[in-house]
Amino acid sequence: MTLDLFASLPLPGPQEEPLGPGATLLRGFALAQSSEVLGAIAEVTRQAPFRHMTTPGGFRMSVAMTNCGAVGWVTDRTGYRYDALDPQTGLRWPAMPPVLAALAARAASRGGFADFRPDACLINRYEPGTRLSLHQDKDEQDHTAPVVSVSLGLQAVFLFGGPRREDKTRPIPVVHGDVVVWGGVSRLWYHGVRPLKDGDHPVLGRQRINLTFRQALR
Ligand code: MD3
Ligand code: FE
Repeated sequence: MTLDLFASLPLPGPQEEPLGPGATLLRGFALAQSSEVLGAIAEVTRQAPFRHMTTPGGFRMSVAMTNCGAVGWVTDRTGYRYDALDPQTGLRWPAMPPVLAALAARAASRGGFADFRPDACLINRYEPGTRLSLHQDKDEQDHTAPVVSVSLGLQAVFLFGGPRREDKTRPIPVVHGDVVVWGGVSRLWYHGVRPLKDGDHPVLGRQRINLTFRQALR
């Protein structure tokens, strides 16, 4: 019998990098299931295609978005909100594919958040040049649940700031299959994505897809 001296130590493995209070980068965590994940995204986007939403200020977002789950995040001239209906089709958002919900729950658990049951998954598509400006995710009712993000396709650089917009940001490069759990204090910190650098990903070509799982409703 071999004694496992590390069995009871919740230390991060070599692929696990603490980013801040409650935030953990899980390198390659989604890789083993990437084809099932991509299949699930294809099924969702067949029913709820990617679209460029409009901000309350009247700007077209450069990120194309869609959702799956009980509710989806939407923005239009009237504001930001979670809505059970896709405004483009008038139908409910596609249900969250079980493979996606399970991946998010496993990642959250690795990041220290047991029993994560996301009810919303925002799917963002970036093309070369697309960026996401610094913002907080605060449209959810339950801020005690983490946000779990899954990166697919072209590499990107997250900007991870602090509790105030003026706080210095740290660049965090993420590649295909990386997963980040953003919980605890970090849950409400400012973050964004640098303009996507052009490239040709072997699986996804000239794009990046990011999934963010949230518990939006109490
Ligand atoms: C840090 N998406 O959809 S995920 C978003 O890559 C969003 O598409 C980006 O920000 C993307 O709202 C970044 C990384 C992320 C998500 C949530 C966070 C970072 C976070 C919440 C708190 C702190
Ligand atoms: Fe965000």
